Amino acid sequence: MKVALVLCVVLLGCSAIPKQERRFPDDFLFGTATASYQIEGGWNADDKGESIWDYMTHNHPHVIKDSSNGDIAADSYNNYKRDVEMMRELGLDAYRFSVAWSRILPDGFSNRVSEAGVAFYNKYIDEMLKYGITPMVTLYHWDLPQKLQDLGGFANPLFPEWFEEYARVVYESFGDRVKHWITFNEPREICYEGYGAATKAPILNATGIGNYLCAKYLVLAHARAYHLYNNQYKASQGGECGITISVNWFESLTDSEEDEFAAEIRRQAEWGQYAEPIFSAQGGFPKEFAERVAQKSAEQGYPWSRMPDFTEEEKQYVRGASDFFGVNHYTAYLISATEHISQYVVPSLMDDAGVGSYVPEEWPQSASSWLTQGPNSILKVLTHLKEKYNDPKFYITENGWSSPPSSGLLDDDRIRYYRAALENCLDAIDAGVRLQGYMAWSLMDNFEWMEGLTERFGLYQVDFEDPARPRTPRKSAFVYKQIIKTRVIDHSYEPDTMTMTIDDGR
Ligand code: GBH
Repeated sequence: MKVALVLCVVLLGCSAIPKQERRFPDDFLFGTATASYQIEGGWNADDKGESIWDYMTHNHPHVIKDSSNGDIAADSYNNYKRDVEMMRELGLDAYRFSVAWSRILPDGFSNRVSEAGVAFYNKYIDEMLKYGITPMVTLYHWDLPQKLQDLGGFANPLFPEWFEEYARVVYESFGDRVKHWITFNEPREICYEGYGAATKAPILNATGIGNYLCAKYLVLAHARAYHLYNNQYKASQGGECGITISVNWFESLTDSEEDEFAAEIRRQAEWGQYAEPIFSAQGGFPKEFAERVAQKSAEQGYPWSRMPDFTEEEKQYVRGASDFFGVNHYTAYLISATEHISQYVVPSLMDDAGVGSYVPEEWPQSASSWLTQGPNSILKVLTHLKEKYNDPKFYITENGWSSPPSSGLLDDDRIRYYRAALENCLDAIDAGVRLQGYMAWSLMDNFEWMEGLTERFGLYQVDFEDPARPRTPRKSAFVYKQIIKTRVIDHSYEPDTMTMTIDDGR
């Protein structure tokens, strides 16, 4: 029997082993994720200040695909009880959401703390806790107070101090009940898309310069918020503090040395910039990519590298400053040193990297141009990061699939994506990865940034035409619920009804 099993593993690559039997650990946190600007609405409720997304969508509505905005979004500001009801329907262990800086500090600074803002998150958190749902809170998911942007935002060397000031107010206000903190959501999207490529607020075209300044001050800001928590709150509040980085998978197109190196350069350019200073043993920006930027900068006549350095003291301060590695993972690319290279803007991060990327046609395509389902990409990401950064503790803090608004409730493509991703999570756990939880993006349809309402990521559909913003579960919600309840991925499970209930006894 044993021999037969080993043989079948060798010959069939495990496919004959009933994967159904594999279980997620009981303490594994299953959740969903959202972000303030994408769901809350209430953009000027009470004394909330203006954020860079309020400012941009109101002054330049045409930059959003359908000229929509997050003024009302899914109106979670008023629908928060329904949100928690959905969490209960799904049987979630945890819920990841973000706090809007300008709702707490209308001027950006702590001169004025909004009582109404604090009260809103208190209600949201208390409602979750009432039903045993663990809150996981992101301090910053892209909605900077516009007043801080006017001062240069993330490119201002004082930014780390401003962020620490804000973090202190949030820890003080909610830390008695919130035990999982994430400082930033997706530094790459903040810095590269916001300050380099001009594809996210504040749409600053400071390509090849602003994105690197942002990277340095963001990393320092993260470290300040981490040390603040560690030194002043951890002992009494007993929680943990980390960062979430978007880690898509970049694999070499061939096994040639050139392509392998090209893929490594692209990984450094995409997320290594943020992961390396915090999680690597030596600290600082990733070496090979930093060398490329320095060399290109010199060739281009700059007397300094466009990628600023960390001092030794800063490196030391940042290194190891995270209790866990939050991974947002969506998609994958094949990378080549010589093929598929586009004409990139000079200077820019993409020109600095100088490699080509390619997506095979056979990989399933979502409603988002950038999102395809590459084979085993979560597993590759997690095992790669485990190796590279000495076995940190991980959460998948986002993972999900988009469909067009017309696609309705029967979302078999989303189900296929989630099942494959969760199989990969089990594979990763089997391979010794310290993966502690998985947050599906997203609990419900929401404002998808530059794509407005044209791409939907929700387990629940939201009707944005209806002022009440009613939420209806998609088929994927029932499948996810079943996985959470049984801790097993049953590929043949089909819900026998599309009516949700709240199950007792969780
Ligand atoms: C996450 O970003 C965000 O955290 C979340 O707020 C968002 O809603 C979710 O994913 C779904 O998008 O069209 O070529 O300009 C994911 C990372 C990176 C997604 C870049 C969209 C635009 C690429 N993203 N991107 S492009």
